[in-house]
Amino acid sequence: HTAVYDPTTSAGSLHLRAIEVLDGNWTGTSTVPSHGLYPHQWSWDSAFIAIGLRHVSPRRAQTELETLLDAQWGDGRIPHIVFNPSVPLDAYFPSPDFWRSVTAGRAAGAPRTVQTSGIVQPPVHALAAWLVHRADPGLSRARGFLARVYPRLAAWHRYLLHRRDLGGGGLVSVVHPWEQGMDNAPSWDAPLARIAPAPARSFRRADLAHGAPEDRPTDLDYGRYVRLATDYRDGEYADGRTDFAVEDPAFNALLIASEHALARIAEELGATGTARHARAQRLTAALVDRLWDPAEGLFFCRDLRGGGLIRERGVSGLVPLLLPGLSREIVSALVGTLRGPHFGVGATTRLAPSYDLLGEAFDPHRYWRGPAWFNTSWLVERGLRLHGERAHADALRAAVLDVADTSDFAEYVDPYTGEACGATGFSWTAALTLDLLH
Ligand code: 9YW
Repeated sequence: HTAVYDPTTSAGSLHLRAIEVLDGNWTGTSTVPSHGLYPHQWSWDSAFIAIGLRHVSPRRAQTELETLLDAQWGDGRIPHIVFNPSVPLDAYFPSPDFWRSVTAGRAAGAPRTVQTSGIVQPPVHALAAWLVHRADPGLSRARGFLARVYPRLAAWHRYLLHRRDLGGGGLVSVVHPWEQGMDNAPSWDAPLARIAPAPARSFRRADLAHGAPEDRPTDLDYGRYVRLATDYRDGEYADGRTDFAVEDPAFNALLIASEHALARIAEELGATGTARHARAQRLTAALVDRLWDPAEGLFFCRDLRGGGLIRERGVSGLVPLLLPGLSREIVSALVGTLRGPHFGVGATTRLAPSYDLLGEAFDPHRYWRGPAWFNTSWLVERGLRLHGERAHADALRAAVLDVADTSDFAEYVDPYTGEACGATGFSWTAALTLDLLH
């Protein structure tokens, strides 16, 4: 994994342009996903950003994660947004005055000196910390990087495993679609339909100033997001009482991958990782037991309030491919589904679409209802490679690099054509491009 920069090749210039995107989005202590649309620090974005940044500045990659962890709550949760106090309140909705972390989050141990949201995002952080360490172990040891982040990451996993096992079967639940990171995925339609939307006049969306309305979630979606977040806040961010509780395959798979990474971090620090590896194996078994559908060859979400699996095919159901402990049978079935008519990778689509090409709700341009995102294709590429599917991994890698290049590091793209949607110069697209180039 040496950095090869050759200015005569297009890979060389792609490499340079990706670095420029990350430099442009760097604030001094962390990286914004994109200046216009998302002007603060986002939790899982920072983890993906650190994974790419480690190749060009391991020091900055460490700082990215440390800044996020500085905003961790006393109960262990890592908030999904850390607000930049110098950005005007109306630049992003919901803003700090909506979440009121310092007051409403007091019982849950929200920090007093920085304002955050009160919900979480997928736990990619331990995985990112481990990869960042490996990029420059000397610097990492000299700065005591892993020794400082390990207890925080352990507390984060403890929060998820102890406070968020709302179904009692070992898996973690999300209590808001924003927590899972795929905001308006069709999997949320059924559990959201039960939620009475907040009146449209009670809030003002800021996203429509930057994105095309037909590419973004609808006003009705937003009314429901606001209702759920308001209720959670008004309950002082206590867990267990929310009207929305869903076990999601990608969220849980990322926790498992991070638990394996935490085991390696423990070993690097001279402790034993055995118990953590064993826990990751138990979680993998629970994931298969509760969310795997052998007839469909896909993992589904489980709705704890409505009961049962939500049979919408989403890219989230392919993400567990990145787990080392899956049976060969499940791996082959997932690869078949990825390449089959519902996702079309290697056949009709360029990158993995966020949602079923044949699904009723499919829309190639509307956010998480069809477009392809780079983080999910990166996760699937990692999974293919881990399981020895080298030719498929190589093809997907080449497609990700090509589409990142031609779309100017778009936030998301039309899965068939690779046409850019949303913002360009998007940080995790640039970061994961760098990772695949190394
Ligand atoms: C929003 C920042 C975030 C991502 C999410 C994505 C979007 C925020 O942007 O959510 O306002 O819609 O869905 O995964 O972390 O990039």
